[in-house]
Amino acid sequence: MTKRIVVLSLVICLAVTGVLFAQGASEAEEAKDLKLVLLVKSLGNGFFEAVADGGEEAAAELGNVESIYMGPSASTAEGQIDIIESLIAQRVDGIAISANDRDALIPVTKKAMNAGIKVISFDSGISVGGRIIDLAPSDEELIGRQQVQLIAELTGYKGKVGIVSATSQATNQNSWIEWMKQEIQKPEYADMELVDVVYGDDAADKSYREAVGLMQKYPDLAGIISPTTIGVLAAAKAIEDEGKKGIVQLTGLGLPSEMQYYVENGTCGQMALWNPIDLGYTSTFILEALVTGAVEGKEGDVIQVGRMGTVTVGKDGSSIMGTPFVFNAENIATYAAMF
Ligand code: RAM
Repeated sequence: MTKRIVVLSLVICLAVTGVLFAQGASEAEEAKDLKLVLLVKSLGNGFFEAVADGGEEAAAELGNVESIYMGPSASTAEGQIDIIESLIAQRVDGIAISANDRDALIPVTKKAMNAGIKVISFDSGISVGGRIIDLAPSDEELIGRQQVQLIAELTGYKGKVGIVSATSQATNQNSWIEWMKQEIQKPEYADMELVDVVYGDDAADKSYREAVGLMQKYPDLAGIISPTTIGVLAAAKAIEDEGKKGIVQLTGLGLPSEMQYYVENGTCGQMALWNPIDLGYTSTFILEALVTGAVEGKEGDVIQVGRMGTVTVGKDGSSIMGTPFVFNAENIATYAAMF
């Protein structure tokens, strides 16, 4: 009897050990997946949710990657710094960051890189020294100049224009706005004036209030440029609520799925954007190539980025994905179905 119990216990023990071994093996296999994080400006933004979809798509294609989507609740550098600190402790393999501040993140991203984590920025860049590669969705000059061209076509090259931006520290918006200021100095815009830049912080309620404030401050305002997906949607609502549809023209960088109604009804006559899914997809491929050592990220390196073809690393790690699309009432439905 006692012997049987001993034997039985031994069998159970072996069985349990077997299970544990089996679990250990599968954990080890899972652990082989590279943990690549997409760290965005803030959560609750449809643009970044589409970026996350692109990361998932790349992970499924690459097979060796777990794509992890993270962001602070508000678009602040502090929120991103806290998350990066925790990612260093967790020893993830790579982080792609859309930065809320080009310089404030540098100490913590340097710490991450010293710990062996590959860091790139995408969408909204980190300054040289704080990342290996910066992937811009498109040429910054082209994006900025195009915004002025789009609003000029809507206002008939006349009148006062205000900008409803994201945060005052956002790398991407600030750079585009600098190019807008350059563009508007051209002779064809002699009858136009850029009167103000206000910041909605990529929060829907603040962007709405800032857009209303702009229209109240400049009763003869002819147009608003909002180069942020959150801002342009809020500005469209504000224009309609203020009874300014057809009086204040609107353009910006908008997500077709969010803006279809306002583009089709003419509140926003035309606007631009690139595909955020492609941006998350491309960023994840770039991180994987850096983590596996396929590339170092030096100037001239050509990185294979799946269905997007290749990305060539430029000076100081800058790379560019493509050219923006322009959406209007005729084509927006097609794009709205995608992103
Ligand atoms: C918002 C964010 C993002 C920007 C887009 C156009 O979603 O500010 O960084 O690229 O707008």
